[in-house]
Amino acid sequence: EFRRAARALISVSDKTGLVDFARGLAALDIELISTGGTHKALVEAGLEVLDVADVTGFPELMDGRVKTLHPKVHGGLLAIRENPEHEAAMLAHGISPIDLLVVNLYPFQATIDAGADFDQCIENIDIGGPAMIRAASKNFNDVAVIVSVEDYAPLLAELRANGGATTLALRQKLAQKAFARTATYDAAISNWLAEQIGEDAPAFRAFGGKLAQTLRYGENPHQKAAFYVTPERRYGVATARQLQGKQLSYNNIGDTDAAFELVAEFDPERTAAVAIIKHSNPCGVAEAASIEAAYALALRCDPVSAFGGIVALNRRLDARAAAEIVQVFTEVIIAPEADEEAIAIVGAKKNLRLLLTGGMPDPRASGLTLRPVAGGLLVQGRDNAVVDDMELRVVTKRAPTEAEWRDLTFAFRIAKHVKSNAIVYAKDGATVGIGAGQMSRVDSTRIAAMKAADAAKAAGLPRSLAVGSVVASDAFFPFPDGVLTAIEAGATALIQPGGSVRDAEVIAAADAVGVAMAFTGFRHFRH
Ligand code: 93A
Repeated sequence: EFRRAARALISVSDKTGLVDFARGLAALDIELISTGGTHKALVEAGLEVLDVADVTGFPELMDGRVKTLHPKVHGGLLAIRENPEHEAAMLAHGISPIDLLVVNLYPFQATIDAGADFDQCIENIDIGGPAMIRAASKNFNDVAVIVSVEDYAPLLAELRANGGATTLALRQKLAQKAFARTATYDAAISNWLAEQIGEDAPAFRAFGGKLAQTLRYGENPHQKAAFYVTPERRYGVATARQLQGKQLSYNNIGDTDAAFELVAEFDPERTAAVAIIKHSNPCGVAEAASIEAAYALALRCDPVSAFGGIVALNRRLDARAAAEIVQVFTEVIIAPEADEEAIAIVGAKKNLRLLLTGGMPDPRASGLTLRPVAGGLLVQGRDNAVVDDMELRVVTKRAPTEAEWRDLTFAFRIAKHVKSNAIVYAKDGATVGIGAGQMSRVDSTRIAAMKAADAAKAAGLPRSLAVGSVVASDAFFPFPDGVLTAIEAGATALIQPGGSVRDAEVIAAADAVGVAMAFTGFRHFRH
């Protein structure tokens, strides 16, 4: 729907392009009104323009704090055209409609950036400008609003093309842009005020997060921290019920999340799964017929690291499993639910936290992950790729056996939750060696093999647990060396995304000794 612009109010701090733009408006027979400084600039350029003080009947008051905050201005912006009551109100109070609003705000951010003193910053908080912008935006059905210099030329073009009128689509788009402008403007003021009173900038609020609790400290005792909750994920550490134990720490929350998201990869209808997490990486994961059996296998992988770990389950915590878990010093247990008897067993350990989520999250769900970088925030979709949905391709002469296939998909499922470079050795539904967070893939492969040998020693077994295992890699092997290391340790099959320029060499290394290999076509980097 077209709206002819008959009257424009211009009030701008940044006067770039102002005179040419106003000339363009005047040439279209649009009457101009403006505030003090803007008025002065336009009059000096020889334009005919009304002073807002003559419209309101008030001079600018209090050093300009009150100049456009008046019903003659706001009534003119907010009145619904073709509404008899609004028309009558305008008539009764001598209010004329304002069809076009051009405002850019006091440069608050630039004032802080320039290192201005406190009082100067306060004076640069624009009140009348945002009030007018919001009024005009609300009334986009009748009013067009311009909040940045870059929109001058496109608006003039539109007005010229339509005989001084604007389209509804344009007015709505401009209103959306205008509300975004006032939102960032207010966020900058709030962040600055937070700094003034010694609080960290509440940047996460921009993502719809709600403060759930202030934490005692962050990753280290000298860092302040808080926990914000977003409505995005239904079952998880953020929404879990804590039955006992002291308040979770910053690191506990991160690790508990990592643990629970990992076991969420296992369908509780199909299998019982347990993950033990330390420093956001698993030190043991297993699936079995019962939670108790899965815990025993997960613990076997790296009993030394499991000390002080976090244990996550994909099924109800029962008494038998609880009795085993409390034997090892554990920080947190997280599970969808727990038996009364299990709760009582955990209750004997006063410091051990027990968290019940009420359900399992969907590993395929979409969502966002955020990672701060200096001066910014990286945002990406969560890694919701699941190995069961991938087209696995055998690339070696020998195809994996059925047992190997089961362990290959198990290991790749885990590799997704291990910091890159991630290498996971697995056998019979349990990890037997995990290499995490190394700068070279071959080092991760070596470390995981070493862990498999250590685990065998700890369990009093004669041979490394890597013997007869399979290996998953979160990203392709760039050279055959990692594959050779895994084979030397005793691996009989491998799974990896593929896609290296040296894939042929890597495959040949496996073929030479009858080792099977599958490509997933999907990478699971986790940095
Ligand atoms: O101090 S204010 O918050 N009070 C007002 O009533 C008001 N109306 C417009 N600031 C106000 N403005 C702002 O003045 C505009 O947003 C614009 O940034 C500036 C333009 O002033 P001048 O035309 O005097 O240079």
